[in-house]
Amino acid sequence: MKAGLVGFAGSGKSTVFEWLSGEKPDPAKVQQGQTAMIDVPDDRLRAITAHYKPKKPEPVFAKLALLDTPGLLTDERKDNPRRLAILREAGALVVVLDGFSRDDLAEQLRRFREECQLADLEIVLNRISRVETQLKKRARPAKEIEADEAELALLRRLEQALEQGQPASVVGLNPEEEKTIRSFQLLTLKPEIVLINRGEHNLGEAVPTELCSLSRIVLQAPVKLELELRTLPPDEREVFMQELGLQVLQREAVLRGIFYGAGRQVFFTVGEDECRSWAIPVGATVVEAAACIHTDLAEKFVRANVISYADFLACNFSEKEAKTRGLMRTEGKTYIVQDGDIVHILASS
Ligand SMILES: Nc1nc2c(ncn2[C@@H]2O[C@H](COP(=O)(O)OP(=O)(O)O)[C@@H](O)[C@H]2O)c(=O)[nH]1
Ligand SMILES: [Mg+2]
Repeated sequence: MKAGLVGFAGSGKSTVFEWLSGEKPDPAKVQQGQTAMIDVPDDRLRAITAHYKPKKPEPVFAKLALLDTPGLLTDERKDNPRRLAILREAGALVVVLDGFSRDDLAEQLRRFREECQLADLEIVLNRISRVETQLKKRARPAKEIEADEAELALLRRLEQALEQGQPASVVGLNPEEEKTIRSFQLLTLKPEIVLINRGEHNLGEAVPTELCSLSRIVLQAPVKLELELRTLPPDEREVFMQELGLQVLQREAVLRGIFYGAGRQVFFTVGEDECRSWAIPVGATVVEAAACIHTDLAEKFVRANVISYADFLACNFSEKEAKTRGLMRTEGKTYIVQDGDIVHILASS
């Protein structure tokens, strides 16, 4: 799953990309988009690893794929659907708002959404005309006609929502309908995370209430400042941070905000070799979790031993104590993994 950085040109997407990934944006890759794989740090896994002291001393963190994109234009708007097309395969959108040189944050978000709605509408209208042409053809199996008619009705509902300036998500799709339109990869169906790129002069400003009411997840950070702070030696950085009144750096919190905002979560595996976190979608079963370790583990799945992070912590990370206190559960195929579960899969050989 990829999260795509989006917003208007100049809002600081490439600065965010470098800040989060440590990779310099490559100007040659601007138009097709540039991807980086980023560790999603987790203090829980750090604590587990410190206790287990595995052969690999550093925890192995789950990764987030982040995509930098060229960004939208405010004048040449005709090119925006093409620019947005890069994001179709992304599983979530991180809307970067310019909070360092502007104070119209809610307006920036509204304008960005409008561009997404227009791009989605274009796709829906194209599909409508194609299905209509198909329906005019004669001598087709009744089943195909029925399917086309159902799709057309669904497309009309989407058209109506988008025409009214609403995201496709308001239509409320059932699983069958969701499947029908999945390949269109509509932008306004994707989870949205808002990130305010603050300047050094307005670091501590509260998120405007209007923006909070517009979006479910709003993060903010002084992106460029933190990027610059990183280049300083640790002691100088401390002094500088104190002068600025900065308690902590926001990078890790923002990474986690994006990861969880995109509907992801983690489970942990522990052992003598390594301690590791794995990314799975919220709602995944333990067999799906097993599959991300190895397909064999999923195919030959027998059962799993599971303990929640909170219970494990309460047992001082002792598996023995967890067992005697009855906190280590045995779960079958249908178990829905919870964030922070420590999972041990048992498979047949
Ligand atoms: N003063 C200031 N400038 C910033 C900040 N963030 C980004 N910029 C500058 O804004 C310009 C555009 O940033 P960039 O990351 O390339 O934006 P993009 O077009 O969204 O990728 C660059 O010159 C950045 O150095 C910030 O927090 N403060
Ligand atoms: Mg850029």
